[in-house]
Amino acid sequence: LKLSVVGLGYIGLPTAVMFANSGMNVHGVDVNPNVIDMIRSKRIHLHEPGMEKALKDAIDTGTFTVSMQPQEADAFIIAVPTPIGPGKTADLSQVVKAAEMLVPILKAGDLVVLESTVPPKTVESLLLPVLRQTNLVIGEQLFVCNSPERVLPGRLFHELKHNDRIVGGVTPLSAQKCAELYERIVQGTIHITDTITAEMVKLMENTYRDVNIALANELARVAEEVGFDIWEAIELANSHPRVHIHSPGPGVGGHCIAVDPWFIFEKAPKAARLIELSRITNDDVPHLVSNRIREMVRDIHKPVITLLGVAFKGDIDDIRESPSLVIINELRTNGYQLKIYDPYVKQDMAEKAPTLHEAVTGSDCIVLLTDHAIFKNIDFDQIGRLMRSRRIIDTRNMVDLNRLRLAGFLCQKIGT
Ligand code: SAJ
Repeated sequence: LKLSVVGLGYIGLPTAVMFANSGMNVHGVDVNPNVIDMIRSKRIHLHEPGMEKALKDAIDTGTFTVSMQPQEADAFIIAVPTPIGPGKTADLSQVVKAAEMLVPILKAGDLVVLESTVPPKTVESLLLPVLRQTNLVIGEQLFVCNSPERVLPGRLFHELKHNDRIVGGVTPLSAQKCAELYERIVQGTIHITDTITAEMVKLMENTYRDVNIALANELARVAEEVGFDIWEAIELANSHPRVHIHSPGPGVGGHCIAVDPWFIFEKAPKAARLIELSRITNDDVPHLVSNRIREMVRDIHKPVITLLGVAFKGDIDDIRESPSLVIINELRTNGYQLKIYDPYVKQDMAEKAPTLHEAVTGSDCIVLLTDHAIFKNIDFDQIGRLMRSRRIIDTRNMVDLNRLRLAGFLCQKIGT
């Protein structure tokens, strides 16, 4: 059995490599020549624990090859990006392009699996019309499924293997063939359903999280207005056996949770009121944080602000939809002098400092934005000595404010 994976990004590459390391012959396809060159030279274009070794193993054993053109195979996984376009609707052009690429090489008996996150009915109304150009009978000669990825960046390999997998088929036989494919790498349960349900399940999972984070962020604003500590209150509320309030923060980032709820809203705007409000609530948070930063340094002439963390969450290098970017942009536009430090993020930024030492030297205020583990161990006594004035805003409940106050810091924590 030969597998072809179209799209070698955050999901496609680890998935392809995992199948290859299970002993299957896998061919990976990407339209970006740089990605192909990097993979061929066994370098990776994304940070993920275990990725480098897994890729090296797959290439060295000869089970994994890559190119810009698809090759004949028995099963195809489409794992291309589905960004949000203008008007908050899904841009599915890369899914269409990927499917069109496959049309000339598909043959009777093949399986096509869409792993990209898509609005409900995408398989039915967008993928199938393209695949019908093969003249193969869908569900009988050409098996088609939606099996969304559900893995957490930073724990990708573990979750690919151990999470349950949802497989939605256009026919039961399609779903069965798809389940047989994933059984090679998945140890969790494989649940079989239809394509619309599989598409929706994925969106519902991320929407569940977004709505709950919106609640936490809203309660943080309530705490600021009423006057209590949201972090302590959440901890206490969560001691109830049926309550799990999420964490407030600087906003919701990443390519999934900040995007997927809109894919539901796009299809059912009248019904999805809470979903829309939660998105708006979470998108407001970085603006509120940036106002708070400006307020904190209002009495300082030409203040220098140090922002710690650009990635959208801790211990990863991904900056897509990161609230830090919104905050950076707003402060920049308003003429503030910034110093930015994030050891994970490779992208160039004018204000980026190469070391923490440099980022805090001469600074008036530190803002903790990303919950990278290394930021939890910063020695603030030492750092304070390098600053022009000792002020700090913690958006993630990462530091003990009492200790910082003793070290002479003026401190604020969001949600207090
Ligand atoms: N966040 C909070 N408070 C919280 C939890 C998260 O503010 O209590 C923020 C994070 O800081 C981050 C954002 O939300 O900015 C999203 O982070 P995340 O860790 O919740 O999720 P992602 O985007 O890294 O991955 C999610 C996962 N979905 C679920 O847990 C339901 C993952 O399993 C999915 O595969 C992934 O989306 C995806 O690709 O869809």
